[in-house]
Amino acid sequence: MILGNVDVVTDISKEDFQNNYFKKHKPLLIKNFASRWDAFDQWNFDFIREKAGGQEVPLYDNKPADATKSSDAPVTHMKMEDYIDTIRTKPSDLRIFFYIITDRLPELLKNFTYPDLGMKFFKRLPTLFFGGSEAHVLMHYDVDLGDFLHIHFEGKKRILLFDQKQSAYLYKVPLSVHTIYEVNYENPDYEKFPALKYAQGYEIFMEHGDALFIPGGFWHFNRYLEPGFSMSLRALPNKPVVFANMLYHVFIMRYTDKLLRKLFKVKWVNYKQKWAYEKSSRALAKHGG
Ligand SMILES: O=C(O)CCC(=O)C(=O)O
Ligand SMILES: [Fe+2]
Repeated sequence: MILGNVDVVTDISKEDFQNNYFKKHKPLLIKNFASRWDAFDQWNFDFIREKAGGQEVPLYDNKPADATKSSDAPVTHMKMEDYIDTIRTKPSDLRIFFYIITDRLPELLKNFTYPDLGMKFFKRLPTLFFGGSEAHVLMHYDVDLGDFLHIHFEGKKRILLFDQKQSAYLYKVPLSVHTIYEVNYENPDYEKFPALKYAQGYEIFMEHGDALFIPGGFWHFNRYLEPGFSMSLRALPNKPVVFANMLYHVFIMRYTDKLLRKLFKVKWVNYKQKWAYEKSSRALAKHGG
């Protein structure tokens, strides 16, 4: 893999952001972004524990969801306070995925502001993600294809980003938003997955308060290096082509995949993997590999 750095700023004007990052679909790291909020000192585990400690939360771990099942059932449930105590005191791969602030902790809405960067934020869906020091989120891109700001709190996090043109080098599985699960992007096995050598992307390290602009449709692999949590602020696609592609992803691709999975079960899953591998081999062949 060929990993570069993203541009890093501490502040940016709307014009600069629009012209050099947003319109060009180029990721950007804004250091210390959240420190501009009046309530920045409340963005920590203690605050969440105090306000939402009694809530039961669904938890996931590092294992991929069972591809032959249609629902992504959580591995367990815990009270938020027990979950936070667990990840703070011992190594854990337990994660909270897509905790919708508007529904579950609306009080948090007054503790941040949306930046004026010319992004049309979808204010119904600010979401939180949590992870222990062993947690990672498998390579995927988001079906809604929207641009988003990913703001991180507490311990460090490492993120790998790739644009859609890299899909074949990453071993994308057809009719899905993920890649072959056996591919390890942290310790690539080039013998088994040779196309990976040509995958070109970005490596980003995030610290407390940093914000990462992730352009719509970008692949992301997120690794919690220490216990932490993040908030994603999404914008819906505003270009007709991207919007149409989003409708395809949400309404057609997912159901076609579900139906084929129902009909053919593990056969379909294996067929997709083979197909993914062959597509990547063809991409590799272009490099004479
Ligand atoms: O970092 C995480 O836990 C997942 C975040 C993510 O995939 C997203 O915001 O789209
Ligand atoms: Fe995501």
